[in-house]
Amino acid sequence: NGHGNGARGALIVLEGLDRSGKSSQCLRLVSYLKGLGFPVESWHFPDRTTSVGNMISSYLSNESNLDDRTIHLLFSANRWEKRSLMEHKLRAGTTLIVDRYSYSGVAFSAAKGLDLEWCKAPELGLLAPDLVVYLDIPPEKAAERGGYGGERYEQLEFQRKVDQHYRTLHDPTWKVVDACLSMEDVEEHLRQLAKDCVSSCQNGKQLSQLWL
Ligand code: 2DT
Ligand code: MG
Repeated sequence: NGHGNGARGALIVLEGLDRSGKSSQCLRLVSYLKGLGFPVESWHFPDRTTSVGNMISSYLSNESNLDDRTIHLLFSANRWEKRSLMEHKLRAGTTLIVDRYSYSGVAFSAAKGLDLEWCKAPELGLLAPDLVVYLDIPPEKAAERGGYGGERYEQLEFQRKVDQHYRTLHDPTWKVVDACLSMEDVEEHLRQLAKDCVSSCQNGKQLSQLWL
C-alpha cells in the first residue's frame, strides 16, 4: 500500500440529520488527515454519479416517484455497487471518510414506516465501518440553520422521525459528538476519534461486515 507496510486504511462514517454539519466536517477531516500524510479519500452516499445514483437523484429531487421499498433497495444497491472498490481502497491503505452509509439507509426508510429489520436486511455483508461518528443535533436546531434545499425528506416533521430511528440504531460503539458545538470544537473531536481509529486499523484491526 501507500506506506509499503501492509497497513490497511480505516472506514470512517459520519452520520446525522440534514444540516448537522456532516459534509463540512468530512472535508475538514480529509484535509487534516492528508496533512498528516495519510492516504485518504472523501466518499458520499448516495453516490449520484452511477446509473443507480441517477435514479436516486431524480427521486430525491421529486422528478420521479418510486415505491418506498424500491427506493430503499436502490440506496442499498448504490452501496453494493461500490463495495468492491471500497474494499480494494481500504486494503491498499487508503482511509475513507464517508458522508452517510447504511444507517441513513435504515433511518430514513424506517421513518416512512417500513419495518426496521426489513430495512437492515439488504445491508448485510457490506463492509462494517471501523468508526461511526454521529453528529448529534436536535431536529429543531438543524432546521434553524436553514439551507434545507427543496429535496424530498428535507422537512422538520420528517427529520424528527429520522432522528427517532437513528436513536434506535445507536449502539455503544458509536461516538456521539454534539453538533451544536462550534465547527472548530466538532472538528477537534473528530480529529482525535479519526486518528485513534486509523491507528487501530494500522495495528491490525480486521475489516468486518455489517450488520454488527
Ligand atoms: P444527501 O443530502 O446526503 O445527499 O442525502 N438517504 C441517504 C436515504 O434515504 N437512504 C440512504 O441510504 C442514504 C445514503 C438521506 C440525500 C438524502 O438521501 C437520504 C438524505
Ligand atoms: Mg441533503
